[in-house]
Amino acid sequence: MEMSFRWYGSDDPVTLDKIRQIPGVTGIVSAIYEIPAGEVWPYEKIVQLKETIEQVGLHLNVIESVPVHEDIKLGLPSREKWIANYKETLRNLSRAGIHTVCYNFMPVFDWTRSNLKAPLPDGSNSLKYDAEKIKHIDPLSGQLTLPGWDLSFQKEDLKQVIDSYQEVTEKKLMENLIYFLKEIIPVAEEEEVLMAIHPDDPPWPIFGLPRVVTGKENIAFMLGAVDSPNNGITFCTGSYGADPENNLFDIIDAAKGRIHFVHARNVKWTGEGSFQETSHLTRAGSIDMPGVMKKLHDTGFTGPIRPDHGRMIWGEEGRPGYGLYDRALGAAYLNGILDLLHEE
Ligand code: DNO
Repeated sequence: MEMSFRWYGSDDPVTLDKIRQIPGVTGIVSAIYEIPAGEVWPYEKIVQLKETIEQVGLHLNVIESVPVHEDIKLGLPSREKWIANYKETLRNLSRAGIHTVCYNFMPVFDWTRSNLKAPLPDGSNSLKYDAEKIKHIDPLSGQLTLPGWDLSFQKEDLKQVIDSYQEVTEKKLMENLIYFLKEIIPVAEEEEVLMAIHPDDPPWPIFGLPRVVTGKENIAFMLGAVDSPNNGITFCTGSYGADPENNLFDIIDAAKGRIHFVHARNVKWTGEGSFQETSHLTRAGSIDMPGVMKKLHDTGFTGPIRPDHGRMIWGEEGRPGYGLYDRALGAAYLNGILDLLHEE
């Protein structure tokens, strides 16, 4: 597996110079953040990003994410234009030598939490999801805005998009996903790009919006519906693992050979539909981290892996979930597990 690290570009306080000092990290996971969802990523900009990373001796191994335009998720006639753009972006990425693309199919909102700085007993803080609190949040009120969300929507537009989903059942959303995949996977095959869909985080519907990348059955369905090795998943331990009903080992089996990227982090279940992120250490949370890593190893996964969110520790202030210190500790922990696995 290739130990990798997410970098948010030149505005990221966690610089490439710092990242390259984390033992064993060679891959950088990044994106071009200023391009609005749906627009084509110009080849020159991709090359520029790639070269910036290579200048410090690291390499860009995964794009996370190429966002999917809302019209595609809604299945509107205008999706054709956005799908054509998406294909163009995949071609440009491939031409620049990038062959793994992470994306998600979550309506309107990306990852969601109720608290971005929830205290942990050791004095650090982390991201938390409390079902009761989320129930009482109106996403239109502006009370809650999260770093992963597309904030380009004006309030009226946001309301309109949310309203448009009233017609979209889970079944319909899945159909729209399959439609999208049938269009883009042949291009991904031609261009040798591995598509890795990220699970919904958390893996259940929120704010009355449907979600479909939630667990084993749905993944098996979407992988079967477009049965190509290029149609794969991002196996995110923390997203799938937030639901105690999800058996991570079964999911790995169901997606065997089709896991193209791994996000590794731990969560602790704190009550019905609620959880808090912890350090990566297995005993800190509810996920059997070495077990999962062993299972990935045994099923032949050799692709990119990154420590996912970390806590804020040692007084660090930063992008929620994406500080330097705890993610670096996570990488070291995961590398320890991998070293042992490779010795077996
Ligand atoms: C959160 C991330 C997600 C992820 C996207 C992938 O920290 O795991 O925002 O990047 O959902 O498209």
